[in-house]
Amino acid sequence: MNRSLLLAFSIAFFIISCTQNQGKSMVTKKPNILIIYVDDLGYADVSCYGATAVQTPNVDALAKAGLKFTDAHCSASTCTPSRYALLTGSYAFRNNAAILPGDAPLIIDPNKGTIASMLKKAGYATGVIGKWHLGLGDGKPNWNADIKPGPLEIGFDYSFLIPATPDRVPTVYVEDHKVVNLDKDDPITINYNQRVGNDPIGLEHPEMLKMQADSQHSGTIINGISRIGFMKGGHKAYWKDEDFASVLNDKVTEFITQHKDRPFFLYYSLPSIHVPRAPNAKFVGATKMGPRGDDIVQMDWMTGEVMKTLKKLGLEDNTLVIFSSDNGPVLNDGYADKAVQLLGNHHPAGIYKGGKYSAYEGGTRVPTITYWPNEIHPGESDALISQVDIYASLAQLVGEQVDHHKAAPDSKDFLPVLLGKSKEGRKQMIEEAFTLSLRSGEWKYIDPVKAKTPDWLKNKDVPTGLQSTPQLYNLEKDPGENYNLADQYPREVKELSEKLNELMQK
Ligand code: NG6
Ligand code: CA
Repeated sequence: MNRSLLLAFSIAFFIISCTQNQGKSMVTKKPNILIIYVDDLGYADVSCYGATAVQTPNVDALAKAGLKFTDAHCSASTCTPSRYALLTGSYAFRNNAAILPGDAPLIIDPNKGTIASMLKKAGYATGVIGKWHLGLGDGKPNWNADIKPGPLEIGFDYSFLIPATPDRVPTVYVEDHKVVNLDKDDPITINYNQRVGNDPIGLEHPEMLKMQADSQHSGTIINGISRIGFMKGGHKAYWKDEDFASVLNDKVTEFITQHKDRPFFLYYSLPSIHVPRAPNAKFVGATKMGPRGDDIVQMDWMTGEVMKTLKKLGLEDNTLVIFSSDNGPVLNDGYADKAVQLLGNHHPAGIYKGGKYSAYEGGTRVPTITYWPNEIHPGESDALISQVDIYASLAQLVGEQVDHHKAAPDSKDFLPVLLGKSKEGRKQMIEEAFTLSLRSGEWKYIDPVKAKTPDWLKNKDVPTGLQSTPQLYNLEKDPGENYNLADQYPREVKELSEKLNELMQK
């Protein structure tokens, strides 16, 4: 072989191995990570999980080309605890994390790790867009100054937030440390105990409302909707609920476009389908179920648009998408939006009992899909998994060590399960409601409730599963949790209760 031929071969070999290596590091090590986190979406609220009264083609497309989980759980049956567990890899009961008012301080300790700080360390650009509900500031936040600590202090490079929930004041977006469009001459005051300012409240002016509300949701009226809590000022900064889909999706497009050339992590936390359900006019009437059904269609559209953005930018093959929900479904959650009356034959939690607020399976078993073309083979998995494990699994994916003494104490690496390489899920898993439950093999044990059930919960038409005596269900034979076997299987009750205590002490 003459020298120039040899040189040509060497160059060709060099180029081929570089592309392969590059391909490998791009595709298998640090994909973009997108968590699409829907609010209050029940197990069977989307058509790929059995809904027929509403069609969700975009979510279905993810399920068809990705991995659809049938026994995947958010860690609690309410929002704040589930989000706390997702981001910190720690069960919420370790921090007494419960549903927060809109003026609560940040409940995540900036000295402990979060998914965002871990991925940032791994070189990711990190962002959160949408509903937060983990508190802001270190006392009552000052909405007229820098609002911190918040997401930027726990590992996110960028944040654009609905600070608490759409039904709570303040009804303004917070971008990084500031309220968006705040007029200095109209400062914001928030109060959850007593009325502030002169704006009308729902209790006194029901005629001004787009939908009637219960007494807890009868505070300050904003955009024709009365909220939990009272708000003064900030008029120019008010959001319009009907614009959530486009405002938030635009922010998502911006974030993804800006970071298209480096790995990014985006936690996209949709306000749909939480109350007040006020979907954009283009979705009104999309179903026969009224605002709740139409909001599911809006959520599906939002999901589809984000996927289109990924495709358009050529990022789809190099992005791991995790689609899920923060708790099970609820119909009447404070507003008269006909969710109950127009339900028809739709079963938001499918065959499972209960929903949001509930210790039964409907509380935490939520639609969950992982999607990553060429890496995840389409299929279904019945592995038992919890969102608390996403932290350690993603750490494994990007090659970050987790020191469990300092971060993510409850999170275990189930990356092979999330990617469909294994169906060996958790042997035991805690579910949080206003009590704790333990899943183990075929059994589900629900611990007797110790704390007082909140009064407002008693008025809701939800089977809470909260009882003063132990409950034991055989989920293989009785997935609907209709037959409490605690009296027949005292040994199992004792073992599971002891196991639960042991896991709690950890
Ligand atoms: C409850 C609210 C409910 C909803 C929920 C939080 C009352 C009576 N009910 O306290 O409307 O806001 O909190 O939902 O105030 S979650 O999905 O963020 O957990
Ligand atoms: Ca929720």
